[in-house]
Amino acid sequence: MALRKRSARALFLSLLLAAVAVFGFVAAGLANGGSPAEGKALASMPAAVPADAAQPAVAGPSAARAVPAAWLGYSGRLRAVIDTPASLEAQLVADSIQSAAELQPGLHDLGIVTPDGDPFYVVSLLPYEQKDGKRLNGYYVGNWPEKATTGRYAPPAGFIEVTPENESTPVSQSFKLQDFLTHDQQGVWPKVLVLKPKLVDKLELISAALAERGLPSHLHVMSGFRTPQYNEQGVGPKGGRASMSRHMYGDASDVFVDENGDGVMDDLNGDGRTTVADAQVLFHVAESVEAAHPDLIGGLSPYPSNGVHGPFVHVDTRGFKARW
Ligand SMILES: [Ca+2]
Ligand SMILES: [Ca+2]
Ligand SMILES: [Zn+2]
Repeated sequence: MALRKRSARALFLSLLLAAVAVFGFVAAGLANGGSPAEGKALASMPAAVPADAAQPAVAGPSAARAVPAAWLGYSGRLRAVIDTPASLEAQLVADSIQSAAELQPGLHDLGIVTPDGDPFYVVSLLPYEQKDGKRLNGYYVGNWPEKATTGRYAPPAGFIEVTPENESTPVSQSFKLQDFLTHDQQGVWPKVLVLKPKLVDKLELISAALAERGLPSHLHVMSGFRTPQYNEQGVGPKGGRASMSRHMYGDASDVFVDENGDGVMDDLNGDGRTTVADAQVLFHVAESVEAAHPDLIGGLSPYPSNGVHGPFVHVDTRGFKARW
């Protein structure tokens, strides 16, 4: 039996060699003495390679791997996954798209693309333990409340370090890393960011729901992540910030619709004015998104304008319904 197997393999190998030899002979014949058309066809073959090579350069062992569906979010519009190195490695291996990824903290373009061909980024978090006192690499962060060590009020698992080079990286179709940065320490880099993809997904769904209703749909993030030290400055009757604000946990944002780019809420109810009534329109659209996607449930609240800002809506994904 083994002998027959071996001889069958030998026969197959000789046939293969013969085929290769015949192909080589035919190819050589064409190149040397074939018709001009055939010669041209052969000569044009290598041209296909540079055309492929002109695709955007990507790191990693092979180009154009597909994004696991879950990473695209309910909106299908997410453009980055953000997680700890250990969790990312487990997910990458499970999805068989990267068995030995370099998942050092930072942003990675591993050649993963969306169904539309957009690049998709893997963001590996710098561990929380890297924070030295109230600072992280010179950026003043403060301390998270020590109310809990697990659950939704536990300190974040890690941080994204945002630099002038990576701040414009898209995290979704409509949003970039820089949209969610704390508004302070303008000259200090790298900045520290905590951002949950679920929040970005919810914002994209709200934007899509606005468009479906024929309303302006460009959302402007007035306030995204707030470091604990920055949030603390606004706690109290004047500032109006909560001491346990979700903004410190990367799953909250204060947004308004600003399709016309004038820096304030657009006139969503068509009364010719920008008031809290427009924030209420946005609030109701956001409620419809929560109704359709209970997994993204959280806090929603419309705010009127004051001396500092126009009307806006607070949106978060804390995991249970909150209204105030
Ligand atoms: Ca506007
Ligand atoms: Ca209005
Ligand atoms: Zn808020």
